[in-house]
Amino acid sequence: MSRLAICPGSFDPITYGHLDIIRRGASIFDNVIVTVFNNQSKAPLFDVEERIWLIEESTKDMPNVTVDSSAGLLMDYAKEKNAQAIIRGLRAVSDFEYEMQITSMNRKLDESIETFFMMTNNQYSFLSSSIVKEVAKYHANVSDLVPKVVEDSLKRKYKK
Ligand code: COD
Repeated sequence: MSRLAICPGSFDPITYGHLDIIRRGASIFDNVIVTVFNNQSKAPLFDVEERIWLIEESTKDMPNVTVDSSAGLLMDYAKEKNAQAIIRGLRAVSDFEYEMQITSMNRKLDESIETFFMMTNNQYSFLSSSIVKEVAKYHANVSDLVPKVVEDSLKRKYKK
């Protein structure tokens, strides 16, 4: 049986930290769907279509990774896709509390779908989409934090 994992997130925009987790997941599961969810509590810089395109461009070298979006509940989505697992990344202890909360709720919603946590490469443990946007806003160099396609899109968004 082929194993499918969902890698959910806001990806506003995708960073090398996200890509590290997606790549690790894709090496373990047969197929991975990276799914963009609109997090209602965050006002996004990139709309969903832009985020999908940036992820597609950044995962071109991973043949078992596809990209999608959803406006619903993660567990409903995972069930609809017949996924066996959810993949989440952990950067630091500070991520743990939030992840534990949503994983407990998700488990209540569907016990059959397991959540896997993967620790990022040390060099990305400080990295987040928010940090990238903050420095890009002031035209600082983000080339070692995000793929070139994302860097170019950030430059267009924050053009002087
Ligand atoms: N290194 C490793 N992992 C990283 C890094 C990094 N530098 N940066 C981010 N990550 C990981 C995050 O830990 C996360 O696992 C993933 O990458 C995506 O991160 P974000 O920040 O883009 O996404 P989030 O955390 O905002 O995503 C939240 C969801 C969209 C998954 C959540 O809001 C959700 O499930 N929404 C759907 C509605 C729902 O089902 N709600 C009920 C939940 S109880």
